[in-house]
Amino acid sequence: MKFHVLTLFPEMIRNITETSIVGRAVKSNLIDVNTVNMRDFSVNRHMRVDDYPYGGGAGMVIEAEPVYRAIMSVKQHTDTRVIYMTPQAEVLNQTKVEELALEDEIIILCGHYEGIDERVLQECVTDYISIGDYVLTGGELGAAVLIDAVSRFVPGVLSNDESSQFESHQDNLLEYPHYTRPEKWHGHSVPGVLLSGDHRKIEEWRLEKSKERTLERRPDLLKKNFAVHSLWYGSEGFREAAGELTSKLSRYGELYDYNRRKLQKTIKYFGEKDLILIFLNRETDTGESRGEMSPKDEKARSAEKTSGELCGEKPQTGKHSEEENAKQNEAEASMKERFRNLRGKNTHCIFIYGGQEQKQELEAEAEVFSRFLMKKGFRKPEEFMFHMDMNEKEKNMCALKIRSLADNEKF
Ligand code: 4H6
Repeated sequence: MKFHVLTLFPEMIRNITETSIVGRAVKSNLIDVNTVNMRDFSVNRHMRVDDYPYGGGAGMVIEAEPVYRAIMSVKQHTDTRVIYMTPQAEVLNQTKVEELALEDEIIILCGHYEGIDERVLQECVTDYISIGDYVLTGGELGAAVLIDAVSRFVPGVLSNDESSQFESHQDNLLEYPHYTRPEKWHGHSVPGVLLSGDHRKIEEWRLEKSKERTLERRPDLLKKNFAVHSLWYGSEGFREAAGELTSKLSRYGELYDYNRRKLQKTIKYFGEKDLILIFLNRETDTGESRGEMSPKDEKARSAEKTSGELCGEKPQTGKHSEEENAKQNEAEASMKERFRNLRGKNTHCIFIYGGQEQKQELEAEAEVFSRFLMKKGFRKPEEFMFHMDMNEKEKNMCALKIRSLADNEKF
């Protein structure tokens, strides 16, 4: 990953990016930090890049032209993101950091004095980012913060010991407290549950502590925290996809196998703090579970499931043939039957399709199913695509889009 930093104080950026983990990553060529001194692009014979503000007032403003030339000197692709570090922007968060980590190259623009002439910003800047609600003398510390946070997601930058499988801000919950030896220190013991060896109990305790701590220290984050529930049915391929997407969204997400009649018969209540993912497909439900299916059932099933698999083919039948209509009605009925015991209360839900073709194929059923869910107290479902044939980047992008919906409460 390559960062171009446009600044009037390149030394500030170098000092930070030449040391520590970021420094190590630069040395091993995992990341590249290219600092550009905008003064080199001055259009003035005194090498000045600033001038008095139109309309009067204190301070100086950086001229548009040197900034424009500096950007153009490093910008090789029309779609490279140009980020302006400014206190007048949305505050950086973990979702945004991970989203930026998917880019190959970014340009970071650091302002100084009173800022930069608005016209070059309008023409070139794609993202405005603040690192917090306070004022600094320049954007350089912000750029350094951004480079550090983004670099952590570049493969190889963190060693196994340094990287955590789950990010503490992934769920918009603060991290639970950590303890190491000795067991007793200054008269304080390590919480007993951590010594119990009962992993389920430990996970429960950690989630509880995370929630307690978030409520106490960052109650604003709790609004953005959702308990993720993934409902899947059909073949094992869907379980795999559901498992993978769920773990990208939450450390505490849960999977529900809706092939199971027992689960279908139980009334499930979800609230406003739940997020339900439903992995849609067109496999009709026959046995209690796949393991218990008779060979005859299996045959019938595979005959009718041509369109249901994650990366399946389009159905052979004509679009509005009677056969197709009958199939559609049957599929709608089976979807409703399978999920008839779901209850929501303003609950957010998302339909996940196995691909573009699946999405088109299931369009009509999904529409009916969506109205059915809304009657049961769910909000209108959002739609996303996720399947095992997507590459890691595409999968992460899908998870990040869902996370950013939750972060911005823009469901
Ligand atoms: C752009 C516009 C970022 C950049 C104005 C930058 C805080 C953050 C700056 C300014 C920054 C942040 C110049 C305004 C000095 C105040 C540089 N401050 N300023 N929170 N300062 O990310 O005067």
